[in-house]
Amino acid sequence: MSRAAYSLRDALHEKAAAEGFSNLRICSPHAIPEAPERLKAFVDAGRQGQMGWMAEGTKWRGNPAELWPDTRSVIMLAESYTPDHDPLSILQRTDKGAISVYAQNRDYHDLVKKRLKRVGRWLIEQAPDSEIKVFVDTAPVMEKPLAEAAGLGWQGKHTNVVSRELGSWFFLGAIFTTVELPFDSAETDNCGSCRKCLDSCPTAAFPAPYQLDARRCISYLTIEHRGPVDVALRPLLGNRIYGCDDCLAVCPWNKFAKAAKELGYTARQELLAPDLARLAELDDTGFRELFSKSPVKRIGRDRFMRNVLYAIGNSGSGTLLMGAQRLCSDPDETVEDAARWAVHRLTAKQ
Ligand code: B12
Ligand code: SF4
Ligand code: SF4
Repeated sequence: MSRAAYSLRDALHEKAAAEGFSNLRICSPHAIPEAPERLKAFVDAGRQGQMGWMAEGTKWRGNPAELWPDTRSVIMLAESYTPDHDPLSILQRTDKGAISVYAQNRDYHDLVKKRLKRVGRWLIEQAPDSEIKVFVDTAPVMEKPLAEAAGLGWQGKHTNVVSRELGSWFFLGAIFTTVELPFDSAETDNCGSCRKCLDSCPTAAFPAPYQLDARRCISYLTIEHRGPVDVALRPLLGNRIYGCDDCLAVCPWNKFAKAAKELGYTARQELLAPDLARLAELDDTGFRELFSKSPVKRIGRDRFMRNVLYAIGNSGSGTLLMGAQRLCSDPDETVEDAARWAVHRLTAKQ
């Protein structure tokens, strides 16, 4: 590798830090040979649930070299979104809705992508005939194994990437480039005998350490799953109405977490502990206004209302009964079903 490549790598680190990224590491596009097989095992077991796209093109999805054969280096970036509050304390306040930390303000997809593009454009300026592709949470790229191979962190037993410098609270972004850059070494597993994340999961979504069955994960159930949620799982959702942070929040490595630099991740006051009663009154326009620029908007009013009604059913609070009764005649079948379930649970408890 030439001296110029090392200088470019160092300048790239400076540029990424100046843009607000918390860390950057580089790996080869051939660095994750075991990923396609593991992805196939996940899909063969049906663990993707309704995320049908995960079962498509598993060969090239697990292999950056197949996805874009011109890739010479994969640049993996981390962006911290560490909360400045305890994200688990809301779970005791059953008349409030718990929205996952990452969704309490701006959508990270927009913010990370903008930054990735700026770093990518800068790289092209330094290496004029080069090309780049940027990815954040993009279907065909397995960002976690790539981040581990590049040395950003390791895939913890909860399957997310944990870092000795950043804990569990960071997003991943990737820049594939035709520029040859020096590669970093993969990070090793530092979970040891810890199993806090596995034991904290409310729905027992980990069939084994390092493996997740998305069909049981509250993040999947509240965000990705369409239609009614399995009746046996509804009580386990508690008051979580969008995503779940439990396995991330208990990780001991969070003591090294860095404060989020992006102000867009600081929780909006009205999304920290919203009243379930008020949320149950939202119509489509009200929903869109409240969640403008937030990732929550993506699931639409009906799926969100379904989640709110499960939380109402789990609240044990008779004062929320009227809101649920009103939604028993909602035009959306899933909302109607969730409302009837909530009414049944609240009245059966009284
Ligand atoms: C689909 C998806 C989901 C699904 C499925 C999650 C999953 N674990 O697969 C659902 C909706 C449940 C989900 C939830 C969340 N997600 Co998500 N999700 C994704 C997405 C789009 C693809 C992940 C994927 O490919 N899964 C397929 C499985 C097969 O891959 P895998 O999880 O890497 O599985 C590996 C292990 O099982 C391992 N393995 C198997 N056996 C063994 C054995 C041993 C010994 C070892 C070491 C490893 C091992 O091999 C597999 C392949 O590497 C990525 C973005 C992306 N494009 O990568 C974001 C992403 C993973 N999600 C992210 C986040 C933040 C979340 C949530 C925290 C959001 C929330 N608060 O609600 C939760 C966390 C839940 C959890 N514990 O995983 C971040 C994670 C950032 C990080 N630091 O790791 C990502 C990277 C998005 C981003 N760009 O920042 N997510
Ligand atoms: S996000 Fe919640 S439900 Fe999903 S695996 Fe983690 S603790 Fe379990
Ligand atoms: S909680 Fe423990 S087992 Fe889970 S990822 Fe963190 S260190 Fe690993």
